[in-house]
Amino acid sequence: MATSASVSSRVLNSSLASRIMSGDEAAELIEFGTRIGMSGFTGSGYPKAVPLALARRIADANLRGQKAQVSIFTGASTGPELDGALAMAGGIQLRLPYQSDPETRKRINSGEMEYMDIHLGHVAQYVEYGFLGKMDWALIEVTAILEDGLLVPSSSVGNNRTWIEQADKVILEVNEKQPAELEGMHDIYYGMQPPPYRQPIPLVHPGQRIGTPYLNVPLDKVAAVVLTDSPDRNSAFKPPDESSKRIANHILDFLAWEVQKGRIPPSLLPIQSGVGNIANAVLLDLLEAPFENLTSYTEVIQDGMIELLKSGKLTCASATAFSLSPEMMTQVNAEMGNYRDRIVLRPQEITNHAEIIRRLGVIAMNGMIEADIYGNVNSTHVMGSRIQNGIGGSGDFARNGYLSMFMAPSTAHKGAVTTIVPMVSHVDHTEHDVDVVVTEQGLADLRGLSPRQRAKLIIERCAHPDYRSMLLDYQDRAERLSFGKHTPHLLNECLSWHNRYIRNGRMRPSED
Ligand code: 0RQ
Repeated sequence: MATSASVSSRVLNSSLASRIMSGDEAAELIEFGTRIGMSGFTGSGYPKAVPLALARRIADANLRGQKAQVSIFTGASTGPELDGALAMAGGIQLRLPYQSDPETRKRINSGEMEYMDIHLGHVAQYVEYGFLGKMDWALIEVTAILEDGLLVPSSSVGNNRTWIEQADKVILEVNEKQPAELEGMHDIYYGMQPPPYRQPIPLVHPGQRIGTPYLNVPLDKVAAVVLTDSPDRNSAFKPPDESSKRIANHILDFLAWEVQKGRIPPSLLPIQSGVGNIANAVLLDLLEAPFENLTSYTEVIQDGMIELLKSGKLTCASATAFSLSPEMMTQVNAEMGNYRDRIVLRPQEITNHAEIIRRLGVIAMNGMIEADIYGNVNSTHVMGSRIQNGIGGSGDFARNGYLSMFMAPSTAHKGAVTTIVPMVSHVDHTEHDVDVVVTEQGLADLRGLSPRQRAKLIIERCAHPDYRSMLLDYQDRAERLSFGKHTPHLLNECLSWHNRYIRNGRMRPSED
């Protein structure tokens, strides 16, 4: 909730303190039709008062017959006060780069809202190069403003450095709910020059700090400071189900095998773990695994990551945001100071940077919607056309990691859908970027295999038994009848399973 208090122990710069106003007053400053770069990453550190006030203004204007909209760029997904409220008001013209809000998803899929799905590691430079147009506003949640005007970032960093630098004007929300002990946890790198002047990023260990703990803002850009006192709103993780536990076990057995082969050290390589319940289950399973002194170079710190830090198994975690269940957030917020030397929060252009991911040899583990028998992966679209969330950072890590694993239960919608299909209905990660596919049925290590060998292994190891014979039959006929025999396909049939689901609600033919 916005307050109009004129003093705050969190706003120590007197010039900026004189610009404190309510969320409604600040929202009045924003013109319709503008592009706004907002803070926020997986439900953390997003502005909470001004987006709500802006949504109310937009809803009023639309009732009066005006077409009031703005374009919203963020770090990644946010919370109901931002995406939810603005989508509900019909207020978003263009949204990027990653979202997971049900109302936003509905509007994108009904064609009412434009959505651009960009690799999270590319957003900053796309904006800096001007590909996405001029940024009008930056609306950034911070923990505090220091006497000299430096900003203590909040529970996420995302693209905040870029938004502040690129926008004409800045609105700061100072959220007193964010623990003051966040100060010192961030590492904001200001050394990135555009090509041809770009130098190597001097980061060689996940826990290393290469920048400063503060965000800089030119004081004359700041049009308003709004005080808030609201928690981040993240959803709880489901307790790991049987399928997630089996997926986690397959992954841990595989990593143990990699260690035994001497390809990775017993402390593994830095771990990246994607969003969702399965990813969290893998992290929780690592608690019982025989690996010590783990490190993590990832985007989000989930509950499982905190458990690993608490146990001492994980020595440090680098990310751009927290993504904690409400219970875990309460616990972590109460003892934030204890994590400051083991957690580093960085801009997403650094957490997701190809150079660093490749240098560190990250082990990438991400969820998928479906994989095909050749190892192409769809992370984003249900039945080829309906966006679920977005590619997020999965592409940054899959393309550049040491190992790229994709995981999902072998069926969805109570068995009506197989997640191992002849051809994916949308491609996010090509067969060239996917090393390992895992379902609760098993794990397929695709490295060093030709397409036909991959197909055999994926069907045998990962497909659900209810679909295995259908897939084998498809592969067998494709091998005999395909135009080419390198990546055999029957073009009139390879997407018919999806089509059947859209028509009949199941991928199996109705005579089965
Ligand atoms: O639908 O919500 O209506 O029940 O898709 O699926 O099984 O809950 O899986 O939460 O692990 O998400 C790929 C979406 C998986 C996620 C994805 C339906 C299913 C359900 C969600 P309901 P689950 P998860 C770094 C990494 C891309 C971004 C990424 C994701 C809903 O992992 O967004 O990796 N990844 N970022 O029923 C039809 C199928 C289906 C299907 C699932 N084959 N056909 N429906 N569903 N598979 C972090 C960031 O980048 C921020």
